[in-house]
Amino acid sequence: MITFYDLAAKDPIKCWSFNPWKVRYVLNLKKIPYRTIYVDFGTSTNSDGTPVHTVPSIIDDKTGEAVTDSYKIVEYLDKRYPDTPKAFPPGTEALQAAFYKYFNEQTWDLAILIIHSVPNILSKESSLEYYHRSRAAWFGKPVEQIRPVGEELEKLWEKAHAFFDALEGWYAKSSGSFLVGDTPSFGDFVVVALFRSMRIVRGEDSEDWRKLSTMNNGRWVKLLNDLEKYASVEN
Ligand SMILES: N[C@@H](CCC(=O)N[C@@H](CS)C(=O)NCC(=O)O)C(=O)O
Repeated sequence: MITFYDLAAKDPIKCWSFNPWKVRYVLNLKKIPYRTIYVDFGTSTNSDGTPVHTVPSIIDDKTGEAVTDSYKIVEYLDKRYPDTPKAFPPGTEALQAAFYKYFNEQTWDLAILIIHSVPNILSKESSLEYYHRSRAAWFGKPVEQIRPVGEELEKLWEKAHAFFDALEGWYAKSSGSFLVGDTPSFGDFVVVALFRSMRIVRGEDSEDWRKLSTMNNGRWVKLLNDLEKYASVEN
């Protein structure tokens, strides 16, 4: 059995953050038995007080191994469970790595859009306090002021549109509806994890979700729906 560490939120919200979503999708794709432990922010720090990135992490009872970082966890699962569907289909490993790096670089600004809304879904006072303190220190301003506004926000969306137009062009070259033909793979889960996180944290009625969900005529919501069978949070 695998123990999967995810971030806690107010009931009934489960799995809201995009890095854990990448791992959950892959665990479900592989049908590997796992159980989730939801942890609060700020529960683990280095001796100098800086945060340790602990989520997502897994502990695998079968091998005794503990792995942290979504990409490394997925590599581990492909290696240790070779008879399950591959998140990195053979021969695509290098391209998946390049895709992942580029996707993260291009969508980092979008990820920033959810930061001011995260306190609304955190359940514990200690988690909230840590979240406000750590994000204010990273960005050099209070959480409420991190979200870009005005021209900066417009530019952010222009950049996002240009990126997703390019992404749509790449997907159009695939022989199927996924990045690797008809086989769902890590790259697809990375894309939908961002959309899922945005929908949960900003809300379906938000302007951000309206913009994202209508991008490329709903191309990415279609991908999200196509991968819904791997989105169970029952474990
Ligand atoms: N590169 C890591 C990033 C992990 C990460 O940033 N995790 C966040 C939550 S999604 C975290 O644990 N933050 C702890 C903190 O802010 O103290 C991955 O892909 O898993």
